[in-house]
Order: sequence, then C-alpha cells, then structure tokens
Amino acid sequence: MSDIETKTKTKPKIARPRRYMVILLNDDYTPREFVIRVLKTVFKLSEDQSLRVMITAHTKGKCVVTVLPKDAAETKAKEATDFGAQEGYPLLFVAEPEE
Ligand code: TYC
Repeated sequence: MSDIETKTKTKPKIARPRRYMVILLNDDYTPREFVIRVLKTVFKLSEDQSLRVMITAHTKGKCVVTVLPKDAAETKAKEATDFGAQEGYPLLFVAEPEE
C-alpha cells in the first residue's frame, strides 16, 4: 500500500467583478473639438488618444473610451454626457458590461 495520498484540491474561484465599457456614440451636431475637450477633461486622455477616439466614433458610429468597474463607468459616462448637455449638445456616453 502506498503512503502517498492523492489529494484533489479544488482551487477556490473568486468571481472577478464585471467591468464596464464606457462607449462614446457619434452624433451629427457636437463639434469635434468639443468631443476632444470632454475626452481630455473627464477621461484624462492625451490630445492624441482623444483625437483617435473621436475620429473612430465619428467614422464607425461608436468607440470604447475606457473600461472600469460598474460604478466608476456609470459615473464617468454621466459626467461626460452632462458636460455636453450643459453646452446644449446631444453628446452621449453609455456604460455597457464588457462581456
Ligand atoms: N460627428 C460630429 C461632427 O461631425 C463629431 C463627433 C464625433 C460627435 C464623435 C460625436 O462621438 C462623437 N461634428
């Protein structure tokens, strides 16, 4: 008889909190420069990153800006959308689960 025990260990699985994408949606009215300003101010993107995100949303209809925990994603999406609304623009950011 062998003394060697064969143990089957079950590694506890810790559920990773779901992350949310903040998505920028295109519209026909918000000036490009203003979209860039919002991306820089609210999301702290560089000028170059902001330009790329804005152009992608402009040409493809939408672009992922960042991925964050649910609360942070929803707060940022609202903050950025409100920024546009204050100036009378229909600029829209939404938060959606990653997968
Ligand atoms: N389409 C806008 C324009 O031509 C610019 C724009 C880009 C608006 C991206 C929203 O998410 C956006 N003035």
